Amino acid sequence: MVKIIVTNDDGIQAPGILALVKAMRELGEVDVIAPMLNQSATGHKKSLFTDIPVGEVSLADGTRALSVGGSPADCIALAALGVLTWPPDVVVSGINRGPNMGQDITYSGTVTAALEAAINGTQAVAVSFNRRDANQPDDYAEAARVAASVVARVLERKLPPLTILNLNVPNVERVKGIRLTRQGIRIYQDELARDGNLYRIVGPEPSGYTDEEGTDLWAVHNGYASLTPIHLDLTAHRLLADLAAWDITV
Ligand SMILES: [Mn+2]
Repeated sequence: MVKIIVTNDDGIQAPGILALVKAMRELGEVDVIAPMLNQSATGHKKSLFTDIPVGEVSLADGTRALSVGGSPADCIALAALGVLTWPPDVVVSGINRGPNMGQDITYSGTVTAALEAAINGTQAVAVSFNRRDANQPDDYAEAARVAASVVARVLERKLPPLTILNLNVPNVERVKGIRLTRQGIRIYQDELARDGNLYRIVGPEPSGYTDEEGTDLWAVHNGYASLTPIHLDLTAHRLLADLAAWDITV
């Protein structure tokens, strides 16, 4: 029996994780472990030197799940250390309410939960959904359908070590198809709001981006699901060669 662990960063009661659990159950046996609270944009946070509460809860459809008073990466670290049966065949994180493309992946708890799975030797897929309009009701059906197709293929073909897939699905009734993409470039337009000594970072949604064909941002903005392979080797390999010419001596 295929074993799948589902997590997210929007919190265990978010509608996206429920849609993902239902889709993954078509592929295998599903364990759910996710943050108690919304942990969006917490990055690859690992809670060391502190107690992490874990409790059992029910999702809206009655599914039993583990609720963790920590980050998305904590959920997967705990699972890998014995809180759940490890390793599963795949870890799937999402469906995030909002896209995770370009440099977003460094902020994203959805993506870093998947990276934590890769660090712990298991293949993983991060799934995010591009809400274009905050006033529109969220419908995760299409993102869940696309995620199921991608994860089914991952189970067949297997990802190499320390590598995950980052899937982003546009907010459309039916995607035009799927594009294999590279990470694009976002242009954040954050501004500073201030009230006395209280500061707040506020940015428009959606932010800008460099419109380059073949990138995640390009694909999603053109109605395609975007699938980007992400590697934990963050070395700037092209610079490594140039760096030799700098003649750094110590
Ligand atoms: Mn989120």
